[in-house]
Amino acid sequence: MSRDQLAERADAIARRIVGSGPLAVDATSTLATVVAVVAGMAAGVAVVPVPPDSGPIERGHILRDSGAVAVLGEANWPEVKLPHIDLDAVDVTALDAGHLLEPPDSSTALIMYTSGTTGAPKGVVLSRKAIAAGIDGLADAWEWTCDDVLAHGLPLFHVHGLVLGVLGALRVGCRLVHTGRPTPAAYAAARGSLYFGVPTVWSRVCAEPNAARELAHARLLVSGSAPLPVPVFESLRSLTGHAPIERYGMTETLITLSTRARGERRAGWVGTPIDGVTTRLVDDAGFEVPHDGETIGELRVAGSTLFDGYLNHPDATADSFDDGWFGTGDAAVIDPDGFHRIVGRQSIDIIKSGGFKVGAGEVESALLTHPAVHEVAVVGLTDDDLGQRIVAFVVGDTVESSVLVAHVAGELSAHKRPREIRFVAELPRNSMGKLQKSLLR
Ligand code: MLC
Ligand code: AMP
Repeated sequence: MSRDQLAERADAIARRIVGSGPLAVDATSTLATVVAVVAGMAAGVAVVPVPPDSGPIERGHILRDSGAVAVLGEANWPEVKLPHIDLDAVDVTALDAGHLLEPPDSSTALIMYTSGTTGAPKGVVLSRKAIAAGIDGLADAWEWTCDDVLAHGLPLFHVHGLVLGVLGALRVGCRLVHTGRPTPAAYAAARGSLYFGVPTVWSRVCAEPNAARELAHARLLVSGSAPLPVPVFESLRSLTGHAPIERYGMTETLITLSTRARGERRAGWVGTPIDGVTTRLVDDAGFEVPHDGETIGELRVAGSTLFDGYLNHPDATADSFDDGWFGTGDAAVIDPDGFHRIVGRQSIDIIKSGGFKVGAGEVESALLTHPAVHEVAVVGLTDDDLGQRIVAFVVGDTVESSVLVAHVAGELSAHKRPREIRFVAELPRNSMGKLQKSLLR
């Protein structure tokens, strides 16, 4: 689809939805999703991307909590009673040619759902100006221009695939090749100059050296959303001739740290703040720790790329900030040159599997609704392919593991299913009766 065709279709839809409340989009990896999201942005209407594989419980929560008033485009959600807005029902040639007014910078562009340590996922409210600042900072860091061809196959319901991977290409004005799925063969065939992937994607690319070698012609290979293992960094460098760019971010903050197109790329390190962002590293009492490359603190960030808050959760929003600094919950070190390294999550209850963030509590709640499950503890165990894999320790009646995995799939997104169920006689607890998850790890 050309830029003009996209603009024309999005503009026609935008005229019909202008002034609407939030609109949900079944965020499949299709052009229809791109058209719907761009139409929402052109109209100044908040778009709520819904994971296509979310089960009815997760989907119901997202639709209710976001206050979505309709579904923009097709969605096969039998239980959902919201009206649908057909993307094709407009005769674009019949519309008057006047321009829509540019929505205010502060208006909400996207509401994206992200898991926390407890409870159901929260809606992260992202403004147009945060998205613009985030993309401009990355364009500067990566010398990303309209001459690039961006290639990736990441899902369009998270920041990585949608904000960087679609809106980034549109704002910079470069061509985008979405490969459907992020497989090594598809990446090899895409002939991009700039590639995005999560570490699992890069590790799978390295496992297919012939596909990896096809990426030698690219300008930059970029990794993010989870820690890139040092051996994968080294293997990418030897197979493609490119040391990957590593960048770090969160749904709430967009991308805040990155190495540079022209600058050092150090395995295991995510570089320095992008333009418009500042960082601090603090101890448990909130005091700054030295930037000596060794002392670990919690990473806090501030700047123009931050979200506006968690929808309907003013308390959680307030708790996540300290004096204007957003607490990432990630433990990090900073070296004397300002290079950052992420050393881990502070909470054992946040799992990153294949680059997807999963709250242990959400999976535990889903499992506890099965009658055979009496007690459960979910943890992320180290996994060569996925970074972490979801494992559930269950106390309960005898039942096939596959039954419990399918039960979770019936409620939540597919990637939230445990990869493994381990039946145990009891869960480890301390003398106060508190669960000791670290012993399970
Ligand atoms: C998975 N499968 C299971 C299962 N889990 N089957 C049974 N039981 C389970 N528990 C199935 C899958 O459905 C799939 O089936 C097959 O097993 C392989 O699954 P997989 O190993 O997960 O591979 P794949 O589906 O290829 O997914 C890997 C991946 C994916 C890397 C492509 O994890 C992915 O797209 N990750 C990107 C996440 C992302 O974009 N995060 C950004 C967050 S934003 P089948 O039949 O389908 O083959 C953010 C901010 C920032 O973090 O900094 O960017
Ligand atoms: P999400 O909420 O899905 O946006 O996930 C954000 C989390 O992903 C961060 O808090 C980090 O824990 C992790 N993350 C993202 N990028 C990186 C990276 N380059 N290295 C290590 N962890 C990362």
